[in-house]
Amino acid sequence: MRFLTVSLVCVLVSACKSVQVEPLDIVPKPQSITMGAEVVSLDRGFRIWSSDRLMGDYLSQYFHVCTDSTDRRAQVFFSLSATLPEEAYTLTARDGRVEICASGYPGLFNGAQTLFQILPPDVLDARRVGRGKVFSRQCTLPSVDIYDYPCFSYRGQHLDVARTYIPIGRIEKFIDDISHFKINKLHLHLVDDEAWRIEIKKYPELALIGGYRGGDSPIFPTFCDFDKKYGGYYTQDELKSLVGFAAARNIEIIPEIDLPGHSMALGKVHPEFLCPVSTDTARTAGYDLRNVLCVSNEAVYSFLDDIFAEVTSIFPSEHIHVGGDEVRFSYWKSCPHCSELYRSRGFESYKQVETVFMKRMEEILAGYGRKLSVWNEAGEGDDLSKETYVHGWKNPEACRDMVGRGYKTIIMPGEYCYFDMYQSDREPGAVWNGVVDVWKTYSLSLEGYSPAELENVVGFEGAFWTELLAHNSKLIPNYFDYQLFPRLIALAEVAWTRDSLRNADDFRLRLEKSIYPLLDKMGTSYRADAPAPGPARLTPQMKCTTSFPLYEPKSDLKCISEYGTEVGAWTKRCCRKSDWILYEFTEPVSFNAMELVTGYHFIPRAHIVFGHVEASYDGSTFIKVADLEDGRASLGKMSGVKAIRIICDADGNGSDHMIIQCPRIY
Ligand code: TNX
Repeated sequence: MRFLTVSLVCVLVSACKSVQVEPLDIVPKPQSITMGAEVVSLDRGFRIWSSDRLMGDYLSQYFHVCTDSTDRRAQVFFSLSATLPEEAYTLTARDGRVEICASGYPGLFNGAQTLFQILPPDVLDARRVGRGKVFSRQCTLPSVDIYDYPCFSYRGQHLDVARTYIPIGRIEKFIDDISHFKINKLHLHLVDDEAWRIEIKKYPELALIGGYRGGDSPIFPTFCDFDKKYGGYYTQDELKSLVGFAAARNIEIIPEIDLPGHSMALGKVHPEFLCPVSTDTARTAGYDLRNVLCVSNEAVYSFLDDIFAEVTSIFPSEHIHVGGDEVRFSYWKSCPHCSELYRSRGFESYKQVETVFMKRMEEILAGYGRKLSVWNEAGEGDDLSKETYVHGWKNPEACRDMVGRGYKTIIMPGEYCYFDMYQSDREPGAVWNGVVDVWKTYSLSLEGYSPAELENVVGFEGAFWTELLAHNSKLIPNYFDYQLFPRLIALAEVAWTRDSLRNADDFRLRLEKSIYPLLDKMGTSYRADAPAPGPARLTPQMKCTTSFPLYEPKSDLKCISEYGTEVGAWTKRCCRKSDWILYEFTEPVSFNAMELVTGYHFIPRAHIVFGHVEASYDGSTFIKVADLEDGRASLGKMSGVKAIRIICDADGNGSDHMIIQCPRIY
C-alpha cells in the first residue's frame, strides 16, 4: 500500500513537471505574458524573415535573414500589422515558429529585444557579433503569447560628453547596450563650462579651442588631469552618423547646448557674448560657474540662431535641449544692460530675465520647426510654451511642480536617477544626492499623481554626469558600465512596465538569472549585488556649525545636518588657522568607526590640508583624537560621543574654497 502511494505521488509529480514552465525572465517586464505548455524548437541553421527591410538589416547582425518569405528554413517572422499602437508588439511562439508583429519599426525593434532575451544569451555574444557571425544553432524556448507596450513614450538616458570626452565608438557601444532595454531617447549633453564638443562650421573655434582644456587652452584643466592638454570634439559628419546608428536602434538623440549659464567654454572662445562685467578670473579647480550669456545683447541671439541652424541640421529630434540650469543671476545683476532690462520691465526676480532668454530660444527653435527642452529651473519662469519638455532633476517635488504647471515633464530626480552618484558609501562616485543604489532607482514611482498629472509626464530619464569618469576609471576597471548597469535597467523597467507588475525581488531574480549572463556576453560590465544600504547616516540627528562662510544658495548647514540628499557644503573662502567645523549630536553616539572627510577627492585642494579632529563626551570639553591626512581622518571605536570638531591648523589650502561633508559612521 505504502509503495503504491509513493508511486502514485511520483507519477503525479512528474506529470505536473511536464506542464511546469519556467517564467521568462524579460526586462523590462512585459505587460502581458501567457505561457503555454509546449516547447518550441528552432532548428540548426534556422532563418528569420522580416517584411520590414530596415528590421531585416538590423537583424542580419545577429541572425541569418532570408530574402525569400517562402524559405523553408524560416522559423522567426517579423511582420507589420497596422492595428497595434506605436511601440507595442506581439510575440507568439507556437507550433515550431515565432511571430513578432508591430505597426512599425519601433514596435518591431522592441519585439526583437524581447526575442533576444528569450533565446540563449549567446545570441548577443559580442565576440561573435563583432566578427560578423550569426546565431544559428539549435535551441528551444517555451511556447508563449506576449502582448507588450510601454507605459511611457519617453524612456531616456542622458550622457555628459562635455565634462569627459567620450570617443564616438564608445558612445555607439553605449547606445547599442541601452537599446537592448528598450530605452528610446539619448539626451546628449554636448556643451558645458568645461568644453564645447560639437563642430560649428560658422564658428570653428568653438570646438577647435573649446573642445580642449589645459596646456595652452584658455579653458583651465579640471577633473582628473591637471598637467596636460586633453579633450576632443565631434565633427558634424560623426554626429550625423551617430544619429543614424541610434535611429536603427529606435533611439532618438536629443542634443543639449547648455545655456545661458554653464557657458564658460563658449565664453572663453567668444567673451563678447557674456555680460560685460569684470569677473574674478583667478584659476579655479573643479566647477567654474562665473559666467552667463548677456540677455540684453542682440548679437547673442543671431549667434545662437546660427548655431541652432547647424545643430538642427544634424539632429532631427522634435525637441532641442537648451539647458537653463544653475544660472548665476549675480552676473545679470551687475551687468549694466541686464539690470536695466530688469528695471525697465518692472521685474521682481531675475528668473524673469532667464525667461526672456528662454522665450527667445523658443522663437529661434520654432524657426527650425523645433520645440524647447529645459532643466526645471527654467520651467519656474512659467511663461514657456506648454509643449516644452522640462527635465525635473532637482528632486521629486520639483518634478511634481513642473507637472502641476502643465509642462510635459521628464522625471529624473537626482536622488533616484543620477548614475554618477555612489552606489554605497564604500565605493567611488559623487555623493551629493546620497547613496543611489539600484533598489533606490527601482523604487521610483509616481504613486499619488492624479490622472491629470500623469497626462503631463512624458517619461523618465537616467543621468550620467562625467566629472568623475576619468579619475574613477583609474580606480575601478569599467567604471563607465559599472555606474550605469544595472541602475539604468531598473529605470528602463520603471518607465516601461505598469507599477502593479513591478516587484523588486522579482526584478532581482530576472537580473541574476537572465540579464547578467546577457551583459556578460555583450561585453558590458555591471555592478552586481548592490548591497543593502549601509549605515552611512547618523542617527540620531546632528547639528553642524562652522566658522566658514558658506556659498549661496547653501547659506546654512541644514543640508548636511539633516542628512538630506545634499551631503556637501561649499565654503566661500579658503581655510584660515583656527577655522572649525563642529558636529553636535542630539543624542550621544557610539560607533565602530567614524570617517571624517573634507573636500571632494576629485577636486584638488578643496580640503583642509593641515588640521586635526577633537571629540567631546560632554559637549564642552574636547580632546584631540586624530590628525587629518589628505583632508580625512578615521576614528576607531568610541561610545557616548556628544560632539566632534575639526580644527584647521594652518592658513590656506591652495584654493579659494573648501568643502564640508557629513561624517559617516560604521
Ligand atoms: C548638477 S543636474 C548639474 C550638473 C552636474 C551634476 C553632478 C544639472 C542640471 N546640473 O552640472 O554635472 O549636478 O551630479
